[in-house]
Amino acid sequence: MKSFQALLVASYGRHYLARPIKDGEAVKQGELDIKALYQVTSRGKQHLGAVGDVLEVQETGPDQAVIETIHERKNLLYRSDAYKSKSIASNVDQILIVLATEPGFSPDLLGRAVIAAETAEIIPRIILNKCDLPDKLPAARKLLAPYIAMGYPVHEMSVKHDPASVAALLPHVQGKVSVLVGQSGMGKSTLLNALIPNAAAQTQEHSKKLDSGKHTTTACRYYDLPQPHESEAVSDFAGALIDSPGFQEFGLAHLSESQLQHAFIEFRPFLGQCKFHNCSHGDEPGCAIRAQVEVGAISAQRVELFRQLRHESHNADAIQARLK
Ligand SMILES: Nc1nc2c(ncn2[C@@H]2O[C@H](COP(=O)(O)OP(=O)(O)OP(=O)(O)O)[C@@H](O)[C@H]2O)c(=O)[nH]1
Ligand SMILES: [Mg+2]
Ligand SMILES: [Zn+2]
Repeated sequence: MKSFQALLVASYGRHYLARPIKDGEAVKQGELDIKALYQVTSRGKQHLGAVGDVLEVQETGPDQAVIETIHERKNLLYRSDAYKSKSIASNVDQILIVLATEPGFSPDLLGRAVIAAETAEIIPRIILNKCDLPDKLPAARKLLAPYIAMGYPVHEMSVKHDPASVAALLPHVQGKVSVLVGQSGMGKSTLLNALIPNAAAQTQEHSKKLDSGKHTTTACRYYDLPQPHESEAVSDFAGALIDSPGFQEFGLAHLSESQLQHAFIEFRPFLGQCKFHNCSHGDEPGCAIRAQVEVGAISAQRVELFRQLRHESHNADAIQARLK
């Protein structure tokens, strides 16, 4: 049976699609006598894949293969609660957090996505979509102000009505693997279609390989960006976007207290300066972080988010200990 390297391009729960690659490069259809897309399964829990994984697979039938190994990941973006975790994507260069003026976005989810990016060492880039709807624009900008102050890039955009605002994002996605995350209805898929004109065709290729679209709601999918005109090409690799389903919750129960402390980048200069080393930045005396909140240098909302995530992480630890 043939073994070869493949890139995991779609994940539907535990069902995967992967396409053969050679030393990280796409293999043209027909080359190596292997088909363009394979249905890939995992032998067990130790081989749960994520979109973006580089795999060694073994062919088990026409269009079918099984994962033998998953190459070491540069990073892995995932969500979790006390009981289970869900991977979103791996080996990505940046996270595009897609928000909208309407329906209003959740600042809690935005905060969590940024923390997930920081702990996975992936650059977050914030997109505020639907800026053509002016009524809720000031409120949205107000929620983003702390993030702008911290130096996170924010792109105001109207994917539907302002092509120039989409074009301005192009140089930031070319040559990179970016994952789109956000709540339902923010415009992730609309943005994907604006940046990748044949995205619908790529989706169709995926669906053809699966028995119907029955897993589509949980799908994360990898799409190739079009190769730019030669004069504009920044590298041989055009880049890719990974679309993820909208979510309402972004659990980060797997993060340790120390990981959390460091993921809040505005806390970093003050770490170790609280009176208590395990300070929760609540009502302990001598808290260096709360002192920064008092002078308006750190946002109170971010400290609340820290406390909430710390609480969830401790809870998950307690539940795990009880299950053992
Ligand atoms: N007014 C306005 N509407 C937009 C814009 N971009 C997208 N929309 C609309 O917002 C709705 C949701 O867009 P989608 O791209 O499906 O949102 P999504 O984030 O992919 O949602 P899920 O797939 O459910 O996670 C659609 O009706 C779009 O037409 C925009 O720039 N302005
Ligand atoms: Mg979508
Ligand atoms: Zn403190």
